[in-house]
Amino acid sequence: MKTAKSFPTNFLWGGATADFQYEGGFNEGGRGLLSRDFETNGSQANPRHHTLKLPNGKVITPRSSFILADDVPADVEPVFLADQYYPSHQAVDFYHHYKEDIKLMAGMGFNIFRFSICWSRIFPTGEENEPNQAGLKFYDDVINEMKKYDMEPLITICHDELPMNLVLKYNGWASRKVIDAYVKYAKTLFEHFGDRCRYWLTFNEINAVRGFGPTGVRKADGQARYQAAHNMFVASAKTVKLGHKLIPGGSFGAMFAMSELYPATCKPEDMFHHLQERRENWYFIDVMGRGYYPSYAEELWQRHGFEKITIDPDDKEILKTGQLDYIAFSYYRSNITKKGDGWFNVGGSANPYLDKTPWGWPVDPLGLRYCMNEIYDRIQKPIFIVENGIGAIDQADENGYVEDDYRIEYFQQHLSAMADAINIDHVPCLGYTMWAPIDLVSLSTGEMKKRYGFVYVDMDDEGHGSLTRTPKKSYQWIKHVIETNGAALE
Ligand code: BGP
Repeated sequence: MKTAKSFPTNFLWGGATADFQYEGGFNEGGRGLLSRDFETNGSQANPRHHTLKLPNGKVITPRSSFILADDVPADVEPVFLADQYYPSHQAVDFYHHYKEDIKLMAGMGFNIFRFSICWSRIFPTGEENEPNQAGLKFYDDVINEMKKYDMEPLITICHDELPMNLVLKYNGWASRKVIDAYVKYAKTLFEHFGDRCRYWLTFNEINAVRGFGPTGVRKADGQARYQAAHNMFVASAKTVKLGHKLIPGGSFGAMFAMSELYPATCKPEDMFHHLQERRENWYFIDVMGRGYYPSYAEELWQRHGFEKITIDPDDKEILKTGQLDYIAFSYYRSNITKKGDGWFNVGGSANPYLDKTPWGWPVDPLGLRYCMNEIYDRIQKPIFIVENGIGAIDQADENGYVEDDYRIEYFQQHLSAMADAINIDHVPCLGYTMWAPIDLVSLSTGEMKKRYGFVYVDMDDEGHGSLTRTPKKSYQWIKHVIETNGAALE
């Protein structure tokens, strides 16, 4: 039965994860070390840190969240400290639970699963000539398991991380050497998995990454961030071109963090500030979705305290010919901004019309519809919502069962808003992969108690627990929504 909330036939329904938050097995199968392996857990009040040693032996712990990233001195050496917990090492152990997890996802009716490949599992240092066969085999096993349930892979080639060797040797994405290492890595993935994988994302939340953990760059200032972004743009464009050649019928996107942003007042100064703040995101989507730098680029750089970045003569042509096929984005919240507020409105005012999650993220379903329209109006390419969900504190009973009515309510509202954007506003949307089908480690805080899943994982903030998976109440609810293709949202 078709209703106002129905979705197109062949709509892609699924879930999304990231290797260093989900996979674990950090020292198995020949995997090399990642920038994220040296990142401790934290909380909202205590940001995550990297643990690094100076040449004189002194240990330093710079903050590593993308908003709170600190500069890191040259010549540091990463260290594991015995009294610290590093969540990426075990994560929630998808490495050993993939069969069970994929079955659980299939049980909800998923026809797609977005996951990221761990770069250092394929090229442990990023510089080998030949890929690590055990790494390729692990993802072969995962993909072949998915195929048993007719589930398509949506592969994120790089999710906010890179091999530690590339960080230490080249200063991460500050160097064009990393472009070559990335393109070689992507080529390997296309040649090996391209017969089974049509949907690809070159980068995750490329508009939000900065600092040592996600980019490997020691400096966290504006110029370093925008130079790293440029190098990533070039890497992405080269990869999209290559993908089109190697995988006929393949579709290549990148993913952007797209919280909605509203002006806090209608005062002209606040409205203009809002326009400029919004361009902090459009900058990335414009370059990658339209294939050229927008006219406001220089003004934006100047606001960040620098005049220009290094762009090689061939880069313009590369960007033009390597445009994305679709625009993927994450949507969790909206923010408000007024003159004087900074990037991501950190410390800015709250929206009095919206409730918040326990982590202070405003809940705004209509903002999702707004966002879908804004992106399509501007870029005119299909969109794909590849992350959306609510981080909440779940109380499991003695059987691990959680009555998560708040999660059901969140998805009811967001999926309804998405249906309206598709059915009323006619925004072409390829699919929806919620974050995250199975509880996993939080990116921003490293906590486990900030849970997103339809499936509960028995593990605490320090990695203790049986790792047993138990479907929550929302599991049956989303299953019903998917099997009725949205009609159950009425
Ligand atoms: C996005 C990231 C994900 C994910 C999600 C939720 O920024 O792409 O990796 O973790 O946000 O954020 P958090 O885990 O911090 O709650």
